[in-house]
Amino acid sequence: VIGGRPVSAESHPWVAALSSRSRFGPERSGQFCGSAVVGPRTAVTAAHCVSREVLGTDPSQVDDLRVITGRGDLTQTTGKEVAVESWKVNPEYDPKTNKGDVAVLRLASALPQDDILPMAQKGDSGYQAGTAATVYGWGDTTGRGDYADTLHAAGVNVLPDADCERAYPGSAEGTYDRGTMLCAGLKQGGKDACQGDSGGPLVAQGKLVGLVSWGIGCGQQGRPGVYTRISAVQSVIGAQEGAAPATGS
Ligand code: 4AZ
Repeated sequence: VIGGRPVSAESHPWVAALSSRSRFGPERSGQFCGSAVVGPRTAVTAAHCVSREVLGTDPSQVDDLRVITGRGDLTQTTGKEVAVESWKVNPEYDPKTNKGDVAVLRLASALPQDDILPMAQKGDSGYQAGTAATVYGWGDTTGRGDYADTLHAAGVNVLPDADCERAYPGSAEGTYDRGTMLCAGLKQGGKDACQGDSGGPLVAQGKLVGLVSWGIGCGQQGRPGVYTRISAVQSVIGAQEGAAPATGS
């Protein structure tokens, strides 16, 4: 997270680090992406986090995928570590355009209700341009590969879709699609998600509205962050057994 501040992981228990020590080493608890807990045995992350490109030639052979919650400092062993029993990549995910960038993680044991973040529904006011939102993660804090040991958060705004359509009309990184993606950042830049934050939560009005997905660079003016629009992939998430129904505010 660029332009953010350290926050307590204990008080944001639904923010999870996605970890595989076998693929990423023991440092920083093996964290390589973010995740959000949306049901007692369900977490979500970005599809591109669990792809072949990230996890290696046979992702199904990764047997130590875990979500870690409540661990403010990844060099410590505080908080909870829960094994990922299985995961399902959105069958509609298109790596060429980045559309539908979500995967559902089935946890081996249940987390308590307090650790669950409700998902925003289609039509929720949290999606309106100008709404204040917060992005969380243990990713790059400078754009130069300085990964955080401690959880960071940055306040951004949901931006008009037109801002991202203008920024990303079609590039090697992806094409902005207002139906399935959410545009967020600051007009002047400076606060944004970055490498290592992918799959982590964007929260508005106490609900999950987006997952860190892509963008060009981090925090640059005119290059907002692009998020997976949760309301557009809810059926994929809800189809997973054990997912909590989204609750009212
Ligand atoms: C990444 O590569 C990435 N500034 C994540 C988020 C953003 C850019 C890149 C948004 O994981």
